[in-house]
Amino acid sequence: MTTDSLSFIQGSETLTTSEQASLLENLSKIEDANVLVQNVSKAISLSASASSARELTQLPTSSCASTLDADVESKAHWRNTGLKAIADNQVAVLLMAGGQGTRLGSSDPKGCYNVGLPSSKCLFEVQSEKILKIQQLAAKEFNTEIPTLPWYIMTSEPTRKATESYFIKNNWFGLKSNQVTFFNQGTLPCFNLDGSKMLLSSKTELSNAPDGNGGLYKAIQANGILDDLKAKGIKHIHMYCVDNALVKVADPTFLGFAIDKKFDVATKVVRKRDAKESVGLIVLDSKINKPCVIEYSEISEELANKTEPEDANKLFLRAANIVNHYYSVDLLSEMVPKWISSQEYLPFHIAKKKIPSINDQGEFVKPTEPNGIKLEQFIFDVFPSIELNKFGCLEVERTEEFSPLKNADGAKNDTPTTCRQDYLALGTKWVKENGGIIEDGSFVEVSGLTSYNGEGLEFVKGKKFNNGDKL
Ligand code: UD2
Repeated sequence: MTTDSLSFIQGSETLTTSEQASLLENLSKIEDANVLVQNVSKAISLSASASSARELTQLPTSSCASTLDADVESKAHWRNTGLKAIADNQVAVLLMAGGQGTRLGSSDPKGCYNVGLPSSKCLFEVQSEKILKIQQLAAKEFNTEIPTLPWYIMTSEPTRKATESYFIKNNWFGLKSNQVTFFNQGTLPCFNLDGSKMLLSSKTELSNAPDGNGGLYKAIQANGILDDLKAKGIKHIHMYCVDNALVKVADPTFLGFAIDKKFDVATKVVRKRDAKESVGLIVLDSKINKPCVIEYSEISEELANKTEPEDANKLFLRAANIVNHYYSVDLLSEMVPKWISSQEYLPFHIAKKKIPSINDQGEFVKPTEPNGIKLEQFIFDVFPSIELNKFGCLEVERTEEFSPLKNADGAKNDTPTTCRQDYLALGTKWVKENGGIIEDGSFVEVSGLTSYNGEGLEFVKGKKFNNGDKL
């Protein structure tokens, strides 16, 4: 950055010479301001035309399957294939945990959030238990040593310290400490509303924000994660987002579905709840005959509300993205360097936000209205670079696999209360299905260490359980 780069910074002309010097010193680590500003104006024009540039329709049935109607043999074969890969130490887990829980109203990382289960376990602990259990199930099924599932956790600068110290304080929730690797995603400067200038958080610091969950690709390259995966002989990746209370971490059925069909990338979907649900949709761009995702923040109202011709109660586009993806390591090795080299694969999406910053007059302001934009890259924007026959979509049952933690209690959906209720309802269903006796309206908590997916609960047969019991 040279002194003429200061022209791309809001309020820079009000800075003293020494403030300008220390600002330039701090800016030296970011790429050419000019390139960044060009990227932003491209992002602004792109976001205006995004959904109209594509011809979106349903993925072909050849790319899709559903656990709701697949035959028992197929599901058993997929589960067996996935468990074998885990037993053979060929699977690793990549967790996206860099988001800040703004809508949740919590300053802690979301994974540390306690949704109020009888055990008071947080999301990180619930997910750690799934990893411990699936390792045990794989070893038992194939009579091997207990495999180690490497767990790579992407944090952002704001979530890193709190996340790492939380794991250490909780003794890694029973996992081996060297099984968990933390790494930071990148940041991007914040801009003013028309994208012409970067904002300052102080007279000598740029205002920055995490670069979106799509920053994961650059982060796994920059932090040597890709090399580590190859050194460990990992072939299959389960990538998911932290804020799902029901996530099946390293789900062998999903892994096996992708491995069996030789997909390079696969994604789990649930039936979209209603036209307004804040989820992306896995669709086909028929213009280029490639899979893609249209995000909830960018879909037109008309397309979101479009229904099936023969059934007005069925949304035409209803394959809801739940940030639950499979990648082959071979694909990541081949494509990550390309994906991170160009906006073509990972365009910047813009979000208008209220950003405390230095205004044109050099005063620090805390706006009550959006005064700037944050840039984000989306993890699924690389899907159109995947050949259609190498991309799979597996529909799963929402009540067993998806309960997002997005909003503070009081909101209608996706709150700590709905997460708690969904988690307890699933465990209670499993206990009742195995002959356990629970009064209607009472709920028990089934730990992932006791059962990964409802298996191994024969011991509850005939036993009476009270509300709030923990198994
Ligand atoms: C995400 C999906 C949306 C839908 C919804 C379901 C994307 C881009 N959108 O929307 O399609 O599936 O979830 O719940 O995936 N994250 C980071 N770094 C960041 C930003 C986010 O790691 O800079 C993580 C975050 O910790 C979380 C996940 O990505 O695990 C999704 O976070 P979000 O709140 O940005 O996504 P949301 O709810 O807008």
